[in-house]
Amino acid sequence: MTQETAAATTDAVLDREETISRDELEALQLSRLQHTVAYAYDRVPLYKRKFDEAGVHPADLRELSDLAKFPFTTKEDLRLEYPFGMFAVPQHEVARIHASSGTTGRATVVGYTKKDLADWAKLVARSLRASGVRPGMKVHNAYGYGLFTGGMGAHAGAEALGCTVIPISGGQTERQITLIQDFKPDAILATPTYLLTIADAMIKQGIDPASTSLKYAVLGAEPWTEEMRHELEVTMNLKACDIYGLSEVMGPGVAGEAVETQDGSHIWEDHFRPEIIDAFDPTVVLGDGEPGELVFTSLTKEALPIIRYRTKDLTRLLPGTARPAHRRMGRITGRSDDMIILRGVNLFPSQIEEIALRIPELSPHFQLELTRPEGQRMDQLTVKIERRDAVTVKGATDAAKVLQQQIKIHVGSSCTVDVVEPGSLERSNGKLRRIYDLRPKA
Ligand code: DLL
Repeated sequence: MTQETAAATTDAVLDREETISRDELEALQLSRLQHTVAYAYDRVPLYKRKFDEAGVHPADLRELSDLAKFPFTTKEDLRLEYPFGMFAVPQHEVARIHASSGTTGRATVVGYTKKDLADWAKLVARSLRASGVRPGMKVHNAYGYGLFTGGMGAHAGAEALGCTVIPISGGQTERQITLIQDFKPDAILATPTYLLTIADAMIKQGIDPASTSLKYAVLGAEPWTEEMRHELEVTMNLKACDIYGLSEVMGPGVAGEAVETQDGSHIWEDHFRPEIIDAFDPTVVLGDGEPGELVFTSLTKEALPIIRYRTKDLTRLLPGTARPAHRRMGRITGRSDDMIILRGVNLFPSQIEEIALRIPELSPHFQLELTRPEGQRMDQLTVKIERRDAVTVKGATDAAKVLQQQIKIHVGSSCTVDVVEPGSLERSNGKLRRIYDLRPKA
């Protein structure tokens, strides 16, 4: 256990890198960054080509801010290099492959060496521990197993931490409930909307979701709000923390939230160097605290080093708190490609979630429908939202008016609100689709 040291502020044993000073961390980042950039240049033709075209060389990276001279990597690059063109090691050194579902175009394929898998497990373990999970606890893992990084990534991390893992995967909600009742797990790992599905199904079965053995939930893979945290914590009587990540950069565990502060996920900066750029003018690197698009460079990855990957996730960098050297990320407001532009106003589903959950008569189950009525040039947004079970139709109609007004005030968009029957909207099995674009295709 040379890597570990006891920390003063928690009952857990932390990794040494969680407790180092910012100066020490930045020195580590610089040496790892210099290595990664040279490694990528030497081993991945795409990086060599891009660096040469941009007129930069790994030797130009003398301090951390020099990273801004290097070109970005995008999802499109990974797609063009499909399947293995971005791998920096021969195939026999790749221990595992994951891939995105690829709903639009080709899947993005990512690979891991044995060391990458060990680092990944360590970072997920670190994230889970930060969120309150401890060795010896039973962990119900409802992230989907398979090519998606959520299931196996969370699984390996919980095992590495020393937990008993229940690898149920996503779906089969009735069965999930039976196992929660019978196995009495301490923690659950799921997307926030899937945990909501489970809570909802428990209520339908006459089980009080607050009565289970669950004490911690570690939730991610999709945007969620403080209002959703409150909803889940109260309904299920547990502590809910965020976990963030993406396949191209690693998978879950790029960042994790501390249960004692619940103030956003700490990015594990000994393995990833984050930047925030202006999404509209990517040449501009923004300062801490300023909102923009999150960009990551991996510092230790062997199979798939990734340089300045544009995540499309919109957030900002905040100073570290529970892990002072590691900066936090603000909540993801949305993805730039999930943004609805309605008559010139930008809108994200998380804004609707935030507003709707402050109205007691309305449930967290909603969908956004975009239409363009016949003969009209303007797009129309309809928010379909379920009323809470105990609320009358009249009560819900009044609540709909409030929601409509609040959206107009806080977002600036006019929309129609359609309150629907409890249970009538599709439930999440993992990552929930909120936006239904029904506009005629151009
Ligand atoms: O969703 C990895 C993951 C699995 C993270 C389980 C956390 C838990 P991808 O399928 O590649 O990987 O999707 C990555 O999901 O760019 C964000 O847009 C979104 N996302 C992930 N975590 C969060 C989060 C996994 N905590 C994309 N909050 C990312 C908001 C998140 N969005």
